[in-house]
Amino acid sequence: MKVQGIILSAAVLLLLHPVSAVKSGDFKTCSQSGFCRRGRAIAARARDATASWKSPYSVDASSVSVSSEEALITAKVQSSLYPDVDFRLEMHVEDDGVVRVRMDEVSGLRKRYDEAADWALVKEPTISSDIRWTAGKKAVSAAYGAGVEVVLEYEPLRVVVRRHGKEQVVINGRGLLHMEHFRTKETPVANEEGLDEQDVMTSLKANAWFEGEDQDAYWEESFSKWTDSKPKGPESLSVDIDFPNHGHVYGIPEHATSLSLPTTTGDDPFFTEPYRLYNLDVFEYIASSPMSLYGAIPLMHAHSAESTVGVFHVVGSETWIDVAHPSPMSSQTHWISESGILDLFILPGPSPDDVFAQYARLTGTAALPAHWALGYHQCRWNYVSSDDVRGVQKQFDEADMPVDVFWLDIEYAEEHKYMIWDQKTFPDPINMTNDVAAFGRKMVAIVDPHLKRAEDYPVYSAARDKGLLIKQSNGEDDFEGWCWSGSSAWVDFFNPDGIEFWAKLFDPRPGKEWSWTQSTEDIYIWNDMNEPSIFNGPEITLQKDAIHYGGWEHRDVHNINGMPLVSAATSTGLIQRGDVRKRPFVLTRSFFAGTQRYGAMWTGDNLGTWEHMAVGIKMVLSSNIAGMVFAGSDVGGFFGNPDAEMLVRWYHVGIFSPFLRAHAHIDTKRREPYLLTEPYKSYVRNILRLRYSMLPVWYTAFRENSETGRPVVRPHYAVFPQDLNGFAIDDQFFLGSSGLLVKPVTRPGVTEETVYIPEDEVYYEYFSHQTYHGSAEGKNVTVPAPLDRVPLLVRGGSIVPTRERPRRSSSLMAQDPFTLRVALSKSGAAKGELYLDDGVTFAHRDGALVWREFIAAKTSKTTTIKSRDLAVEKPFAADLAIYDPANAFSQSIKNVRVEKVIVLGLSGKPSSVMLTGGGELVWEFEEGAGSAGKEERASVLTIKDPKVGIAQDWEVKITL
Ligand code: NBV
Repeated sequence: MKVQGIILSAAVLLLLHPVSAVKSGDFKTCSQSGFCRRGRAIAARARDATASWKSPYSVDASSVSVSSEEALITAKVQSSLYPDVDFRLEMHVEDDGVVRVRMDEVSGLRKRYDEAADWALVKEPTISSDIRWTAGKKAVSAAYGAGVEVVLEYEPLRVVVRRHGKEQVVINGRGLLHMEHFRTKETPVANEEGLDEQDVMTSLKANAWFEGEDQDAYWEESFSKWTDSKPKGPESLSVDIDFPNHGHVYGIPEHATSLSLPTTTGDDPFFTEPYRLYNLDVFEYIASSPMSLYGAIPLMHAHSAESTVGVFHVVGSETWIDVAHPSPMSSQTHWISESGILDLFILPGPSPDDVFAQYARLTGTAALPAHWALGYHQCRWNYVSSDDVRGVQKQFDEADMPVDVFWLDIEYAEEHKYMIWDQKTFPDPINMTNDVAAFGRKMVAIVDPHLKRAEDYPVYSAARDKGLLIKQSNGEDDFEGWCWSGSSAWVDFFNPDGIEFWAKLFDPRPGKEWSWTQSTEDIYIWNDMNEPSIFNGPEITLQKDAIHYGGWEHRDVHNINGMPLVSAATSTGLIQRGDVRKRPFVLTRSFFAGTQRYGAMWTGDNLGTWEHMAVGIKMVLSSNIAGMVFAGSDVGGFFGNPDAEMLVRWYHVGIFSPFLRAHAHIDTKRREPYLLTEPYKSYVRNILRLRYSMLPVWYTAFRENSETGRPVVRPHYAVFPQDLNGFAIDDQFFLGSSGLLVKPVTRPGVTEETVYIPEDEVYYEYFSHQTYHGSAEGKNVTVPAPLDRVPLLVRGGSIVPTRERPRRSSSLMAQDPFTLRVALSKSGAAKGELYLDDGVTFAHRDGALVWREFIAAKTSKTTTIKSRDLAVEKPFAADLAIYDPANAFSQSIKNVRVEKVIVLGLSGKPSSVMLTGGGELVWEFEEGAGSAGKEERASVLTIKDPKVGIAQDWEVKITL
């Protein structure tokens, strides 16, 4: 690449980017960040003062007013530290019982940033009109729903949510609430209050019990070689949010940690810092650490056997969160944000599913992905030419390995000017894409947000001319920084015109303005580096005093930056670019609450180590419970050269992640799975085929998420909320509601693995049909786990639909028949679901879909298995007006059959297997094996070609 007359290769640029294991010195600790230091210091003073500590914040009882519809309460809040500064508190309860608490400074010197919710929320929530507030002398409260009570206490200010009298969430119970009001630098207190210098000093002293002796880093602040001008001065916000009756807290992704969040205030040497939410490009991140990573979702779940609750603090600025567990049954958290208002949603649960639904009503759910996007994605930095891409495709086909998508990293672009093909290496991009699309496959090309400042780069010059770029701290000049493209500029996606401009770029149809005419509708987009990553910026990102649309500082919006932004603008562009609207696919590295509506995420630059493989599972679970369900980590690890054993195991992890992509750093050896030697190559072929056979299960799980917010992959506490043993489990999980329980192996040399069964039910090993019996107290069982087999169990009581014909890509499976695996429960019953649509367009929103339920039921000697239309009973989506079972999609698959029904766990050999309304079917029966008390092999009835369509109603009767 050429920058200011110098040719820079990727290797030289790599030197500009930090190398070697994480350089912790590149990133701040809490004590290097003024507002975090101040926040933690308040907590330390409160701890030392113990009983004498009292929050200075109180509600002015005379100001409490309940709006005419009695739904919204407002009150004046004051702090005894600054009696002349007013705050306004607003509180309401929403239709589904969610409590929203907002607090802002009134008539301050400046306005605090209050737009984070506009980006995160899918729509303004509806305030319940059924709530009746009762205002007393000391508190105002409301009781509603199943035993919920919300109370705002006045002196000191405290918000408590109880259920059946038991505290669920307590805000400011420890008195750490502090909203630093705006002040002027010269005479911090005098200006506002008309006091002289002496008075100022006296006032500072008087407030020292709470704020400390000095004005610590109120203004200009330096880190390493950078100085943050901080023209607005201190404006941070600290609040304690406690869960006195919940021993586990989860969420606040993205961190490389266990799912149940470790204490950050105890003795663990790796967890001495608060969890940090500040989207950063952390090179070679540590596999167990509270350090920031690329994304931030300020949502936390607190869980006990009695209830689950959530708190969602919609703030876009840097935030640090301390977690403590004063007892095994309680959790305390302390949230410290650099700027913004207090905008807190309390999600009262009481079940995990309720919390998922409450959060989904606020921030939306993942749009149903294109079906092909659930297939296997093959990436590498970089496939170096169009012939290289063709060669890779050919080798996949020769090795008979399914793959859906080939990816292009930054080297396809001339001088890293994204969307401009390097003519030397990619002379025929449209032909190349068409060659890939000929097999029903797609391509994904990277489009990073840094724009090379080159006059001949139309994306940059147009954005500059239209005034759409992020500005320097003076608010006038365009910001300039360094990234892959050398000297670069960034579009300001907080500007609606920036979004519109960007969205239009993806149109392959020539128009008045420049757009990517050298692309096709088969190219989808990868937005990397959108934290944003800036090589010469503080902490490898944009300086906080840079200015966005509306005059807001980057400080206020940093964690939101990657969202409206690249994901929204890009996904809108992809939807609009053709004559028929098709579902977009955008992979983003940075994310915020609500990003799930637009795209998929991955866990960034992991290392090819067993530790990183293991933590990737936890990170995917954590983002799943926080709504960002389309998630995965780089299979094989981005850095390093995994050996064959590690790679095989990593493919197992990958096929059980919602997003399945192998990726590798430019310096690694090629490791496409066809390069493996035997037996590994065959292992990976079978692993990928297993994923493809289960695409119906994944797609059905995504449908469920899109409507209910339930995660696609589910940790134990979400499925068995009362089972204490499962609360800390994060290395095995359930795939949607399918009943599949998987525990990928993430250690070398393993031949068997312990799997925890949380209930008194029979589970069947997927491949051998071996049975494993759980118990009411929960039980560990040992399952074989040789390298070619992932520990995978089917929960008794489930019916799992699969498609078992090996194909080259998922779209070639559209007319393939189905297999139903009926895993009977102890009582001989089972249930399952299947959702299908065209997987490409939005026709499903007009009712072009098939949604079936399969039910197995037992009556003395007969087991019936039937298929019924679920869409008739439960309209797929609220906006689905008409559903016709004979819709165009269901017609298009009218010849798709059920080719096999496998029934596990019948108590004896059938005497007949009949299709109701048809005749006796062709079937085989294999007796179960084993003796009492020992794990056995289940009996297996295989019904061959029951001559029924997958989209049709039918019933099979099995008589013993
Ligand atoms: O575009 C190059 C890489 C990409 O392969 C990776 O997946 C991203 O996370 N990108 C980061 C830039 C620099 C990596 C050292």
